[in-house]
This record gives sequence, structure tokens and C-alpha cells, in this order.
Amino acid sequence: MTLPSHDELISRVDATFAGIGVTSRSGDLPSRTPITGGSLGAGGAVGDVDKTVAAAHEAFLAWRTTPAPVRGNLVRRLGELLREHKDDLGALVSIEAGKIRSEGLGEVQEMIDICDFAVGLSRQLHGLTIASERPGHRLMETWHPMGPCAVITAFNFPVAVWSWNAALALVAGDPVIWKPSDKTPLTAMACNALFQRAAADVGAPAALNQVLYGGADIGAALVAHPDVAIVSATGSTRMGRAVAPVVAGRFGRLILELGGNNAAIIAPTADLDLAVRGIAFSAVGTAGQRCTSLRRLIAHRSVRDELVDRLAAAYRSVPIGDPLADGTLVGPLIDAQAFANVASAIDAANQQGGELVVGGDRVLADAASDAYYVAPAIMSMPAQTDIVRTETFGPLLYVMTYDELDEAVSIHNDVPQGLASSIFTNDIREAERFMAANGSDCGIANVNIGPSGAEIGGAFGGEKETGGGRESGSDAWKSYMRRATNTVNYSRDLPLAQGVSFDI
Ligand code: UN1
Repeated sequence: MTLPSHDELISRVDATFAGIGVTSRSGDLPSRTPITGGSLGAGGAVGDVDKTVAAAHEAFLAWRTTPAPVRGNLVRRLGELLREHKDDLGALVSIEAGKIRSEGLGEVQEMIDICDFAVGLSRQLHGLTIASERPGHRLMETWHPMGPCAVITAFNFPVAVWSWNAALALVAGDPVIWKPSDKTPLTAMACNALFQRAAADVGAPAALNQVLYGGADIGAALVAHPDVAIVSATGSTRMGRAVAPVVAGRFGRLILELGGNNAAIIAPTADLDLAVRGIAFSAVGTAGQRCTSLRRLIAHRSVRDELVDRLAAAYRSVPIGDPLADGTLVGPLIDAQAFANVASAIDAANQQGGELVVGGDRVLADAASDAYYVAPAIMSMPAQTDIVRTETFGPLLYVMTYDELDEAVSIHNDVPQGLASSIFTNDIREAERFMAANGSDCGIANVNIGPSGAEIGGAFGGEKETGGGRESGSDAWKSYMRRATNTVNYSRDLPLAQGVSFDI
């Protein structure tokens, strides 16, 4: 497969920026495309953390008393602009993050979906009324904005993860300070341009979304800032370990979505046609660079060989190359380091008794020397060794075998991470067992679909080293608000709770 010329990509970026309305390309951060490995020019000016937080706080003072349904209007306008510019923004995601066209567009669709969700939510931020033990008293809960929300995002979902957090935070009444990955400044510039248009159109403060470009030092200063009420960080467990104690130490609100080491159990009754397709999408899609990507296959002995043969055949014929071209299913890894990580994981797995079934080679190296395309790999493992228990961010799938479901579940849970999981089975008892209290210990547990590709309607996140946070749908909005318990006495007496008497 041929790759597009670098000039072609640069003019495509210019065209998308013109379409979206990004007026200035000046900045400090180098940006690059993993498609050719070439530079896309500078993007994003490094900002001042203190000034940014002060402006967010100022915006908060006005936004917190703006009625929530009016706050929803801003998110509705953002959703409209995203619909209008889906094509351009999706192409930019492909160019800067290397996603295939359909996944770049899918990421923008995910943004549109969360905007729709948040607009509805802006009229549903309701609390409870609770029966009071005292006569003439009303007990209730109310929910209130918290303050500036720092949103730290990773390269692999350069726009959707911002939108999950931003849409919820904004209707909840919290200004957003976005620290995007330093690998994807251009998509952040594009999103901010759309946001600023939405804010201007509805008359909302511009400082409701600000972008802080830069490296880890900027992120560290942001996280430590006492006026940042909420820190929502998506990325590696290593990053989470650095962020968590700092936020906890100042009693800030923390939402973490960190590493995953997601597995699928393939039971004897599994529909193998379905399983092969589900596994391939989850393990190979996005070049294995989703936090939800499938990394471990735990296959019943009776189906293992057939399954691995069919997967290997699919892997051998999967189209790898230019993510913008029709038909491509696997684009590039983000950079040289990502390729080195996959290669060294394959080495380690070999040393730990594994056997490479298919893939693992760097391909298209002649076409672009600083671009890293890898043939998706499957490794057969004798057991769940150390390397299998480590998250490697690429298209590398380990296969293990089981005989009894209890054994499969215990292999499944015996990793430090707890994000997403799945079982392929047509036995309802197995499916229910997998989702029960003694089943999968992950935040996401699926049946007959792979672990990746969640819809925004559900809460998204996971346990253990994944960090415990929940973003996106369901009642994840509660993480962006503070709860007050209110007791109202509408009687002429003052009865005390728990029957306490205090006559003065
Ligand atoms: C991520 O990789 O950080 O469930 C997010 C999924 C996507 C989100 C992934 N909807 O795979």
C-alpha cells in the first residue's frame, strides 16, 4: 500500500483548519503525523497555568449561577458545530493520531453523542427527597457546581475524551481547563476553535474552555493548583500514580481512567464467527491503541486451536497502511517508542515461554522511515506471565487456554488492571456468572461483544490500577458536582434527631 505524500497531508490539515475556523497556526509545540512521521508544523502556544486557572475561576463565578438548562444551550451549540464539521475534525484525528477514517469519524460521533446526552442532562441534575424522622421537616439533596475542572487527555482519543468531560462539566457548571497530549495539539486547537464559536454564539464566557498546551511540567502545575476543584485524568497508570497523591493531598476531586489489560473468555458454546469478528475489532482496531483494546484471550481448550487458526488467517490478510485510504483497517502506531514497546513485549513473551503465531513485524518501513506500522501479532502463552500482566499499547494479543470457567475467571481477574472485559458464550449461566459478584472485576463486562467500543450512555471506567473513576454516561455527572444535604424545618418546634433532648 502506498502512503500519502507529506505535502498532501499538510494541505489537508490547512483545509480542515480553514473549514473549522482555526485562525492561527502559530505556537510552540511541534506536531507530527504518524502516517508519514513528518512534521505538521507548530501548534498550540504554551500557556501560563496561574493565569489560566484565574480566568477559569472568574468564569465559574458567573457560570455556577447560570441555570443548568441555559448551560445546556452552550453544549447544544457545540454539538451542532461538531455535526457540521464532523468530516474535517474526523480527518484531523486520522492525520494526527493515525486512526482509520471510520474510527476518526466515529470519535467525532462519540463527541456529538455526549453533547446530546449532556443537553438532556442539563434538565435532569436532580437530587433526592428523603423521608425525615422528624415531624414538619424535609430532608433533601441538591447538586451544585464545584469549580474549574482540569481535563488531561491522551493521544489515542484526542478529542472524544475531552468532550466526555467537557460536556458534563459544562452543564454541571464547571469551567474546563484542557491539557491535551503533547502528541496531539492540532486536534485540541480545532476543538477549542469550535468551542469558542459555540460560546460566542450563545453569549457564554470564553474562559469556560481553555487549552494548556505543553509537557508534563504544565500538567503537574495544573494538577497541584489549589483552585482546580476537579482533576479528570486519562492516560497511563504511571501518570495516574503521579497525579493521584497530589490531588488527594489537597483534597481535590479526582476522576482517573488509566491503563487496561482487557480480556475475552471464549467459552465452548461461543459463536466463533461472531467471536473472530469481535476479537479482531477489539485487538487490531485502532492498532491496539485503545485503553479498552483486547490484549488477552482466554480460550476453552475445545475451541482454542480452531479459533487461533481463524484469527491468524484474518490477521494475515488485514489491510495495514494509510488510515485515510478506503479499506484500511490498521493504521500506524503513534511513534517509534510505541513500536519499540511492542517489539520488546514480543521478546519478553518469547523469553517467558510464548510462541509467536503471527505478525509482529514492522511493515511499510521503506515508504516512511519515521512512521511505524506493525503487523498485528498473536502470541500463544503457556500461562499468564509477567509480560501478559503488563499493558502494552499496541496490536499484540496473548492467547491462553482454560478447562473450567472458574479457572478462566481467575486468570481473567489476575492482572493489576480492571477496565474492560468480555465473554463469548451462548450459555446463559456462564454469561450471568461472568457478570456476577464473583465474575469479572472490571468496570465494563460484556457478553458476545469485545471489550472495546463502548457507547457513551453507560458510565465508563474501571477498577484497580485503572483508577476507579467514571466518565461519560449514566450518573457519572455526579463526579463533576458537589452534593449538599439540606434539612428544612417548616414546623414551630425544634425536635432533634436521634431523640436527643436539649432543653435550654
Ligand atoms: C480510551 O481508549 O481512552 O470504549 C477510550 C471505547 C471508546 C473509548 C475508548 N468508546 O473503546
